[in-house]
Amino acid sequence: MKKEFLDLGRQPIANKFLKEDEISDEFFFDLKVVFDEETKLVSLKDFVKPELMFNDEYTYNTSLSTPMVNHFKETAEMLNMKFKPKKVLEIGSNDGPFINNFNKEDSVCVEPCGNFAEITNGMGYHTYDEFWTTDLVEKIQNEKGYMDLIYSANCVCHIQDLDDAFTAVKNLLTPSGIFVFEDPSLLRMLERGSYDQIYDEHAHIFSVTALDNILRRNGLKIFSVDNLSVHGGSNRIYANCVDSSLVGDSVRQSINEEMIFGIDDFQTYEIFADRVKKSKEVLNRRLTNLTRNGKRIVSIGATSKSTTVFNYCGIDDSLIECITDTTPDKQGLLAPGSHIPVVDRESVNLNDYDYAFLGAWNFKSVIANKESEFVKNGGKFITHVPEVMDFS
Ligand code: JHZ
Repeated sequence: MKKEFLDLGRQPIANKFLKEDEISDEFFFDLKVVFDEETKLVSLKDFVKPELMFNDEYTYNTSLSTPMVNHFKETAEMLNMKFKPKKVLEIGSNDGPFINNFNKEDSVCVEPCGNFAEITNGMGYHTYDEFWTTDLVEKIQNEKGYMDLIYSANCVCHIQDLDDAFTAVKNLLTPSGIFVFEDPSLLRMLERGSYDQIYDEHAHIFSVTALDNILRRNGLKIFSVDNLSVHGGSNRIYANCVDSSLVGDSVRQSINEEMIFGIDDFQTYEIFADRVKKSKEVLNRRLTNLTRNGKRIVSIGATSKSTTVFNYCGIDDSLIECITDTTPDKQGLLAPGSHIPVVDRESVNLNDYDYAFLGAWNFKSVIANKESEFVKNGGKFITHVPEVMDFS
């Protein structure tokens, strides 16, 4: 049975930045979150139609983020060294920072956002501009054969029908092939109060516990887990066909840690929901008081996460004047729902502001280093993770 524990209100498409004349047609949905007593999976109560989120106008370019490019290069090197895969497929290849570490002849991409599929096709990697399904896999298997490594980062949690997605993986792997995927960790979200990991794209927030249950019923088994710091705390899952290898200590340790925290207990989610409500009140009060006292506030990073925060907390351009973002495709547009203008960092003198809210709190140290001048001039950062606070 699925039990609802959190209501984050009316929310727009988190990565759909708007022109002024698109405001009147903006799509909104109810962002509610449920816990499945049987599998322990945390998911959105109502999914948004995938085509509304993942289309030719998708604005999240992984390659514009140097820390993530380095992360994918290191991941590819590690996987090459450990498993020496010959044929590699990536689900949700974005603009190619992972796959470009593998040779073009033996690698395949799957990417439903046409703008990014065009990029990796242009780089010489055969890219299927489609959603990951068992039907697509039948076609890939006929055209390309079986794969030694299927990799995916920040994409499996976007897939609504996990049984179909995992069956598709199983159908395309060689008998000794492995499936490696990484997504934000439910445990870290619960610990850090980072409710902004929840938005339309994140159909599920994964625990190792829930994945273990769902992978097993689809003929796959987790044999190793890496706890990663990226994206505010993620898990990298290594799975293969059931009974083909031993389960490593890392799997038991991760599941144990989750059990100790109470990831299988509905009460844990009720406590989290209370914390989220308090965070909303405190953040709203803090920003309102600051602006009433004449302070000017900017936000750094027009993230999907900040879409959730701003819409849930009722924050608009009367509290935060603008959002700086390094992604050209977001600049000059309005943030989803809140309609706060998104601007190029270079066009803003941060010293004109008293406070900078961290929309990209997961890059806190990178941003604090880059913006040391702002702090030297008396500027302060505000974050809501793990709780609402200022720092400099
Ligand atoms: P970032 C994305 O979420 C979307 P978002 C996606 N759905 C997903 O699953 C997660 O990633 C994992 C900018 N920036 O990575 C660049 C600056 O402006 O936290 C990006 O627009 N200045 C695929 O959107 C944004 O912030 C900077 O100094 O929540 C970061 O987005 C830095 C470092 C970043 O993901």
